[in-house]
Amino acid sequence: MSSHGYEGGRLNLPFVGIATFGKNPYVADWDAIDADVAVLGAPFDFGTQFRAGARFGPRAIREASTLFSFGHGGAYDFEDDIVYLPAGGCRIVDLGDADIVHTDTRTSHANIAHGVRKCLDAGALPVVLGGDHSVNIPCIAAFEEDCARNGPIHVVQIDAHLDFVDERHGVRYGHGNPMRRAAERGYVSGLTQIGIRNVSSTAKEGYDDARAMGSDILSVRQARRLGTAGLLERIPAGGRLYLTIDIDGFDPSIAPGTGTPSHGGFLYYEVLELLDGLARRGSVVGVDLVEVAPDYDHSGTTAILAAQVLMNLIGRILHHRP
Ligand SMILES: [Mn+2]
Repeated sequence: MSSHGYEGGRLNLPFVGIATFGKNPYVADWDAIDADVAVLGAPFDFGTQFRAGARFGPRAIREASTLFSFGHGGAYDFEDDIVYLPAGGCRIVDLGDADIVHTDTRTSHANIAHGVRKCLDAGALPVVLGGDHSVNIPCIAAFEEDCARNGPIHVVQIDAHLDFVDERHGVRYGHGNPMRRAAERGYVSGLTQIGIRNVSSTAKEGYDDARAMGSDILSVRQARRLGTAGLLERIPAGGRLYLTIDIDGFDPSIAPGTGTPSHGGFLYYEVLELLDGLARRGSVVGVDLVEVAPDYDHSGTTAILAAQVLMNLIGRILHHRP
């Protein structure tokens, strides 16, 4: 059942039916992906250092995404005068979730990477629903062959935390490590880390290392002073962009449902305008949205924010694609 329709004479309101992402078709056979966008759940949260629960993020985001599945022929934005996600004009599928093996980070991460590779092999944009931020590690790992063929990627991270810890007590694949692991990849040409604030697991040397390894680090207040246009100018134009969105980059007043909330975060339009600009500035080749933890999301507003951001981002990526 597609998101667009009255097929079969059904009204198919958002609260009716099976909660795939945007009520788009579920594709169980990962060797038969025929789509522009493939959504993959990564319900893994063993990488957390504070409150766990992001393993239920994919389900919460899928459920919330049904709110944006009204079958009115696409998503008309009157300000932009654009119909995003036009009926018949974009193919989005939901692959379900990567298999997670409790206590086994390496196997679980390998299973996530496998799913992302299947998306890339099929020519579909991977959109991964976390899970904690460690799931970005297998997502970036999965781009190795793709980058050998098509060139490097620049990573844009929206997050309260730098996530640039190298190793502590032997831990290298937790949710405080992913941007360090990304920066180590030869095919990651650089990182822009936006929204960074407050204390986190990354100590001062992590910030020094990040800058030495090619990161541009911006706090919420610095990003606001630059404005969207100034921010975009600092990101390479015309290149391949990978976007990793930690929901805690947003302010906890609008995104309380996360493991490590940090006050002083972004509001919706600050991020949407940046994402819209990125979709125009470069070629977005991969997306993950992480750290939605529904147990702390008593009104469901965090999951709705995540779904709304993703729906609007996907619509803009497809619309601005050359
Ligand atoms: Mn993070």
